[in-house]
Amino acid sequence: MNKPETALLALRMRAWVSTAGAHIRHHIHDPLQVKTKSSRVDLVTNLDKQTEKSLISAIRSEYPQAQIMGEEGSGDHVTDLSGLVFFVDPIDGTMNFVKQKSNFAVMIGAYENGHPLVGVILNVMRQELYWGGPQLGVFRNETPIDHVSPLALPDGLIGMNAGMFAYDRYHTHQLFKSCSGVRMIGSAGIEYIQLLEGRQIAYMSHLAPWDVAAGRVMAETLGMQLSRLDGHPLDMVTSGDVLIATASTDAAIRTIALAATPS
Ligand code: 2AM
Ligand code: CA
Ligand code: CA
Ligand code: CA
Repeated sequence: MNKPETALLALRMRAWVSTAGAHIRHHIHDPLQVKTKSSRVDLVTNLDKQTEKSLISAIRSEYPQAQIMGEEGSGDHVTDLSGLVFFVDPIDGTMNFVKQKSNFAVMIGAYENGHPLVGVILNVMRQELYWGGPQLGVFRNETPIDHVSPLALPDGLIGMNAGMFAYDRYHTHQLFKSCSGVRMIGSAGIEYIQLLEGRQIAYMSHLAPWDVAAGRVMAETLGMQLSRLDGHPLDMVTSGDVLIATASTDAAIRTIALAATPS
């Protein structure tokens, strides 16, 4: 896609995500139908499903040839990344949405033949829309973001999945001692925003492609690094343990996270 086409795509994605966010805010105090998926703490609500359906129908009306991977099952079964592929997470941080009515996001990532094109993350309750891509730059609403945190590992905060920290996976307790502190927000999208804003130097979690996609486009555009910690290549089709880190901390974090455990 050339630059004008990509700019138009970004404009459309921003409009779809903004409309979804407005709809969620409008219904924020409505009674919710909450169901569990893989576990007691893996939730889906009627608004997750409804929002995904609306986003996917908006995408299909403008880009009928595209493949769409959505979390809640309304999309396609995507196995290869050829052509235009959209990754849709209608509500990222569903537990926060249910319990806190804040700290959740709507996210869409667009990729072309596996290459990052445009990412959009909306902090729904704060109405802050992060968007951009390699051809466009990265923005908060209309304001460009052009720098990332220059902090070294001892001086920065790391966002983590609570389970990864609780069970000390990837030496997260050692990482905790080596940085300025650990934070757990419960939404991959909101964690990505902390990185884009320079408030955290890294985020590590077990993530699915729709959790990774939108933020990856923007984080990489700003020079941050994404990698899998579980030894698999980053493929945007499977779930896995992912590290997103600033260029100045990626190597130091990986050295600690992947150090052999003495037996
Ligand atoms: P979700 O709310 O869209 O499911 C913290 O739970 C973060 O990890 C959220 O961004 C959440 O996205 C994501 N996540 C990924 N896999 C998950 C799972 N199996 N259960 C709960 N959250 C998951
Ligand atoms: Ca979910
Ligand atoms: Ca998610
Ligand atoms: Ca979700």
